Amino acid sequence: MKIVMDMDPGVDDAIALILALNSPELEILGITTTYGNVSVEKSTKNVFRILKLVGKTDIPVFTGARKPLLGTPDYAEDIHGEEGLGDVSLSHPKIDPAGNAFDFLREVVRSESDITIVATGPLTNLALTILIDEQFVSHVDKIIHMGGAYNLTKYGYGNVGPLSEFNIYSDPYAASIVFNSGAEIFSVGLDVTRHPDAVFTAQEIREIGDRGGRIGKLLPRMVERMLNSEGYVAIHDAVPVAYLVDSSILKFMDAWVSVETSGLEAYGATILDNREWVPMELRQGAPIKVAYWIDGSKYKDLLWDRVFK
Ligand SMILES: [Ca+2]
Repeated sequence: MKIVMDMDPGVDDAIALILALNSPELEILGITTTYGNVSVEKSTKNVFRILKLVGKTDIPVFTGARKPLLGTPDYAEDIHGEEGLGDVSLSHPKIDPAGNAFDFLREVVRSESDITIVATGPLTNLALTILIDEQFVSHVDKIIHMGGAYNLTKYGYGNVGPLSEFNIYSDPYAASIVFNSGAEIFSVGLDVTRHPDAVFTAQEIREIGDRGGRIGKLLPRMVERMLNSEGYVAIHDAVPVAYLVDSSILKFMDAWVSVETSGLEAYGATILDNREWVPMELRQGAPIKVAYWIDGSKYKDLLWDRVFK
């Protein structure tokens, strides 16, 4: 499967990228970066650091958005560390982007067919590309992204506000544009990425640090802030990548979703219209697919085999 990754590394983006790099089922045509967990300068630098760590420096990297469509970025350096990869120090490779994200996205979907876009940060790059290129979506096979909190499981509540997940909250206007673009959208929200079956306990993180390989040994320091703040470690962004490797890891349902772009407590909320008495064609929001179930142990086994071991 040919993929383009759009990301803001970010500890869990880093794990997602390493999983994709180590998965022969996936061919990464390019990586586009965005502001999000950290500034776009830092997230771009982190992509180069990870590519160097894994020894795959031939994949082109393209710099994307610095800011959301409206407002200013609200970084998550308290969770991801000042540099974005927790508190590990990786070497500083040459930062040499091959161009900008928007030109690359427009060109790559025309030069290759059946491209899946995997987005694990705010959706600003995709929204801007959709706004400037009417044909873009018709050239894309599907977009799978990590984001949203859909109240489909008891874990589907927000992580920024009571209803708002970080990637959507960062740019709800962009999310709304992408969801309503007509592309086939697979949304992987906190309902599944935070499910207890799919997260790592403090003891499991220690074991990975003790028994793991080169990257497994880095993990405890990468995730220390997450563990201290939440008491467990959810590697949210690797879940959509794992699904592309093994489609039995997630189950999706057809859903109608709107993104709240006003209000205070609900700003950035993903609202799923699940009213069964309302006919499908009259439900509110964009028709997308939303993940409601995860095989957590299969997911964690995949991470162990391909990233931590
Ligand atoms: Ca991310």
